[in-house]
Amino acid sequence: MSVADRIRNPALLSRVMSADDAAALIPAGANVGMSGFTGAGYPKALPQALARRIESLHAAGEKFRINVWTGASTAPELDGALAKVDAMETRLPFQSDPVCRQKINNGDMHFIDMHLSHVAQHVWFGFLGKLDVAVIEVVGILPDGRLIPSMAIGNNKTWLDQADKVILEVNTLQPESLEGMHDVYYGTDLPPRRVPIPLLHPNDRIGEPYLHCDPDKIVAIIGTHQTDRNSGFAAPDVVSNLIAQHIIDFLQHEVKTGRLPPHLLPLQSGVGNVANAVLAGLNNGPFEQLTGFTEVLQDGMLDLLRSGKMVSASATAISLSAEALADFSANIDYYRKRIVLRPQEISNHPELVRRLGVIGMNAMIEADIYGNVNSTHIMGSGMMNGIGGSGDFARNCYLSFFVTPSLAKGGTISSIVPMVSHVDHTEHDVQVIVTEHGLADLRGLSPRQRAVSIIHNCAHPKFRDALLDYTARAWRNAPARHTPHLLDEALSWHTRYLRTGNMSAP
Ligand code: 0RQ
Repeated sequence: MSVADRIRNPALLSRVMSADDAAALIPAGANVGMSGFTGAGYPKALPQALARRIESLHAAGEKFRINVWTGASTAPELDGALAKVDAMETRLPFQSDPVCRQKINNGDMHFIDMHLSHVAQHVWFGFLGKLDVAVIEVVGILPDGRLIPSMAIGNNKTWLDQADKVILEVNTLQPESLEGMHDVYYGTDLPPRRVPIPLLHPNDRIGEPYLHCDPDKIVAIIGTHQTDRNSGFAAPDVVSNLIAQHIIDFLQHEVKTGRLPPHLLPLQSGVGNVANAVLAGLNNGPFEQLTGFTEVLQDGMLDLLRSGKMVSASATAISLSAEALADFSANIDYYRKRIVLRPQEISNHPELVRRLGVIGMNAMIEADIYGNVNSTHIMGSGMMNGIGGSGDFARNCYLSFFVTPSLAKGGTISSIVPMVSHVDHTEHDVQVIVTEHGLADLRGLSPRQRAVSIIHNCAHPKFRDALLDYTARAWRNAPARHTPHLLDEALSWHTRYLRTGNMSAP
C-alpha cells in the first residue's frame, strides 16, 4: 500500500516529500514536539533524516541542536539517533534509550523529568515556551483533514494544536483498522474556565476518534513503513512470580474484608518485566471482570483482555512485543471493542485516577525504611528513565503498590535502604511495598512502625540485620524519635557501594 492510499484529502497529497526534505524544514534551536509513548507511535523516518542532517552540519563546524518533547519514551530511531549525534539540547519528559541516558548522565544534554499528566498543560500555560514544530506519526488522513491516530496518542493533540508547523509521518505498516479505537477529548480549557471531565467509567468515550489539525500548518507529509520498537518481555521468573503472588493474595484479602469490590477497581500497571509478571499472575488468579485505567497497555494486559479476565482497558499507548502485536493485529476488531486510547492528560489525569479509585502498581529502584521511593536515580545522581506516570497514579490512587526485587546488581545492592538517594514518591504516597520476600502494608502506620514492617517483610535476609542495627542506633541516638535518622550515616550504604561495589562490604 502506498502512502497516497492513506491520504484521503487530495489537497494534502501535494505536501508529500522525502524525509530529508522535511528534516530541512526544522530550524536550529526549535522546540519540536514529537509523537511517541513507550516505544509506540513515534515518528521513524524524520528523526533519522534529521540526525543525518545534524551530523553533517556538525562535521562542517556548524552548531545545530533542538529541544525534543514527546509523550514518553521512544526508540533508537528517535532518541537513539538524535542523542548519538548530539542533536538534543534539552529532552523532556521521559526517555529510556541507552545512548540518550548516557548523554544525560555525562552532562551533555539537559533532561527535564516531568509527571506525564503535567506536560500538555504546562505547554498550554506557556511554562515551556513556544512549540515550533510538531512531528506526528498517524495511520491516515481523512477527506476533511482530520487524522487517524497511531498506536499512541500521548501529547499529539497538544503538539498539533500548539505548533506553528506540522510534519506528519503516515505509517502504512500500522493497521488502518486502528480507526475507532481512540477517544480524543477536546473539552479541556485553562483555569479559571475548566470544567469537570465527564468520564465516569474507565471505558467511557467522551471525545472523538480523530485528531484535529489546521491543514494550513501541515508543511510536509512523509510516508513510512516501519514497525514500532516492539520490545519483548522476559518470561516471569521466580522473583517476579513471588511478587505477583504477594499482590494477588493481598488483593484477595482486601476483597474478603470488604475494602475492595469482588471485581477490584481499575488497574494501572507500570512498564517492565515485573509489572508484566504481575498482570500474568492476575490472568491465572481468582479475579474476573477486571478493568484497566492505565497509561501503557503491554502484553500482560492484552493477555487479560484476550482471556476475558479483563473486560476493558483505557490507556494512551499500546506497546507490545512482536508476538503480542501479531495477536493484536489479527484480532483488532475484538480489541477495538475493549480498548480506548486517550490523550495522556486524560489517561493519567489525577482527578480521574482519584475518582475512579485506581489500583496503581509501579516498579521502583529502591525504597527506604520509612517508605520513601526512588523510581529514577541510580546512586542519587544518574538518571535511569524518569518518573513517567508513576507519580500521576501513586499520589492519587485508591491503593498504591511499589514493587522491586529485594536485590539489584547480582546481590551487591539492597533495594531497601536506610534513606533513598533520591525521592520521587514520598512516604505519604506509598501504601504497599512488595518484594519477593513479602509485602509491607504501610496504611495507618507511623514512620517507626513502617520501618519494622518494611525491614521484616521486604528486605533481603542478607541485609536485614544491618538495617535493624541502623534503626536500633537511630532510635537511640537520632536528634528526635519521629523519623529517626543518623544523618551522617543514612546514605553510607550508597557510598559504600560506590567505593567497593558492594553495599554489604565493611
Ligand atoms: O540496570 O540493566 O543496567 O542492570 O535499574 O532495573 O530490575 O530491570 O527493572 O525494568 O522493571 O525498571 C524503576 C527503572 C525499574 C522502571 C524502573 C537497575 C538495574 C537495571 C532497571 P541494568 P530492572 P525494570 C508507567 C510508570 C519509573 C517510571 C514509571 C522505571 C535497571 O520501572 O523507569 O514507573 N520506573 N512509570 O540493575 C542500582 C538499585 C537498582 C538498580 C534496579 N536499587 N540500585 N541499580 N537497578 N534497582 C510507565 C511510564 O511512565 C511510561
